[in-house]
Amino acid sequence: MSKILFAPGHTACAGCGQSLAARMVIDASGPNTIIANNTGCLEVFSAKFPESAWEVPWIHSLFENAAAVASGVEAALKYLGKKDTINVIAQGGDGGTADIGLQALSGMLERGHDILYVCYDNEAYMNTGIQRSGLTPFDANTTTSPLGKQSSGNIRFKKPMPEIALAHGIPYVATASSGFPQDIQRKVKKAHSIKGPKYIQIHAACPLGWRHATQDAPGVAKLAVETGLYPLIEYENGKLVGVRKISQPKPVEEYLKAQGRFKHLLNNPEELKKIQEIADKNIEKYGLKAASPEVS
Ligand SMILES: Cc1ncc(C[n+]2csc(CCOP(=O)(O)OP(=O)(O)O)c2C)c(N)n1
Ligand SMILES: [Mg+2]
Repeated sequence: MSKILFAPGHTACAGCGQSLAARMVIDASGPNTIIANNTGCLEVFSAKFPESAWEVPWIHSLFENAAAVASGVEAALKYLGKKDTINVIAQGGDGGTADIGLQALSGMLERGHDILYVCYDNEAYMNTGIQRSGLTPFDANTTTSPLGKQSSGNIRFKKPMPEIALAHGIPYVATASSGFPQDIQRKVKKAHSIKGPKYIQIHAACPLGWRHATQDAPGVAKLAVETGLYPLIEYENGKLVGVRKISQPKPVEEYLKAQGRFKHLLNNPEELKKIQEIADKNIEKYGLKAASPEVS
């Protein structure tokens, strides 16, 4: 058996999709990997001083700068002539990526560093108590997008991070999901085989913030994909080269009703319609419907 690179015994919540996804990422990357990690749940639960779950070199600096730290690591490895044998990963949560760390990420992408950036998208600032981020979905109830007379949760739509990454002209951009672990590994391996900046955004179920039972984490993450709300897509050199097809998209209610953060929408046909429209647009835009029914 190959060496475990992300050891058990860390303090993630039961059912945490981010811990599962992180394990998939480092397993697929192998021992010759250096990681820079933004502040956030993953950094906190995996590296409580004096312990660490990481069996590879791993650096935590600030909430916003994993991409900048990784850029320095990559430049040093190039100078030493070692870059070709060592993978560099920068990783962080949705807040650390799409909000506070966007500048550092954009610089990393624009400068052409040979780095894989992984965003673990649990759709809010979970580590500090479920505040809304730029990747929180429309109508989600968070502590800073609460229900009220004027709104039924988050009033904004998810920031189109994959498109923003693509706009930098980088060679590889993909989305993945903690509901499809093998797909995460395939995409990470592919990303490392390509030179230059790569961006993978992984939808990561969060029982605490999404308010569902711990054992439902894989099923809830899968439903996001199967409804069309979180399309799994893959771009190489700016071209869409792969999508996970969904032969019969499930109604968005199936995904929403599984989670406390969307509970308030179930008797609200007007809001449900708006969310169904988001899924329908994705299905259309990425051609998610399989040409023929999938055989199981
Ligand atoms: C400059 C700065 N502002 C705020 C914080 C507090 N802080 C630490 S983690 C965090 C939220 C992280 O959210 P996200 O990046 O989505 O990761 P998650 O915890 O959800 O995995 C915040 C606000 C900080 N550490 N540094
Ligand atoms: Mg988050």
